[in-house]
Amino acid sequence: MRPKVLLYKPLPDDERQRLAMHFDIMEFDGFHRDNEIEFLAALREAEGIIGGSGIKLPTERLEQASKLKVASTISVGTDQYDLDYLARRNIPVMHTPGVLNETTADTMFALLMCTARRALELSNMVKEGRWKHTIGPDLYGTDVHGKTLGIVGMGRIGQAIAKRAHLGFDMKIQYFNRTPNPQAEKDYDAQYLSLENLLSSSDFICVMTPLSASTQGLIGEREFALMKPDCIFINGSRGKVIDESALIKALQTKQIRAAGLDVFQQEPLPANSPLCQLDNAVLFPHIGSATVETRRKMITCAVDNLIRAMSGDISQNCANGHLLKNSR
Ligand code: 8YV
Repeated sequence: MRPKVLLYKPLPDDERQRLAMHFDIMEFDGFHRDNEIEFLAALREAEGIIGGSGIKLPTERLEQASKLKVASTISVGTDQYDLDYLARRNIPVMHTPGVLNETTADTMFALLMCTARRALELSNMVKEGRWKHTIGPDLYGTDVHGKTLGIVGMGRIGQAIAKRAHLGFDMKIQYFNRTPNPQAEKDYDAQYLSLENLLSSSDFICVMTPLSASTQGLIGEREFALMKPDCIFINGSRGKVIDESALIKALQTKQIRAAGLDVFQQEPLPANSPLCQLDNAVLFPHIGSATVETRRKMITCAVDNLIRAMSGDISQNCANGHLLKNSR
């Protein structure tokens, strides 16, 4: 009998067929109130699961998945899973690092440019017929080139951001990370600082660290208070890495200049969020990796990961390999 796999995100036909060559697929479009009973019945039968990070499968649901051997996610982030819990059950969590670095770095630069040059605010002014005079100082933006960029989380995506900033915009790069990154220091002249020093001396701050117990709430009221009054704050990691209420307060009181956000504490962001009222906030709907090319690469990678891991090979792209009892 072929292993059963629960697929809960629509895939392009060829990738779906690739899965079907190896597994019996139980297919769902997301997990929601309307498919809950069938979905949970399939979860109880599944030896493998594959879906995206936007669809949460909490631990109390996974407890019912008694036959589960592998979880594969079409994302680099794995915070939707309790990695320790799955490791205790010896279940590898496979993810898609690498293929989305450049695209996500592009998105972070789009946020940075839009906030610095007030692009969306001014575009709305033009579209709404409010462009009556030559733009004056009250609507000027601020330069990006030559400024200081502080990167919180110098992983693969952090380095792709540093590359753009250093080579294309002549920015000075400083970073905070769990451990120093000698490669980034060599390639982009990046300087390792304490979080406090980075916050108080950067013109732009870009948060790109994964969400974990140690990064949840990393940037809150105290940290916003350390930033320069002209600072532009960018978050492309996860909403929970920052205290969103503290950020809203910092933007409302102009304690910092502006923020560009791709991620939020609650997604989709509720329309009544105070963020939606702020001219100095540029909000993207979690599109870091959302290009045709990159999403396709992520899907191919996640399908490969599942096929390999189901046959016992977790040598590449396993997010909780270090926690597993028996390396396979
Ligand atoms: C997408 C992401 O939101 O890879 C991640 O961790 O946040 C994004 O690329 C997404 O997970 C696609 O399923």
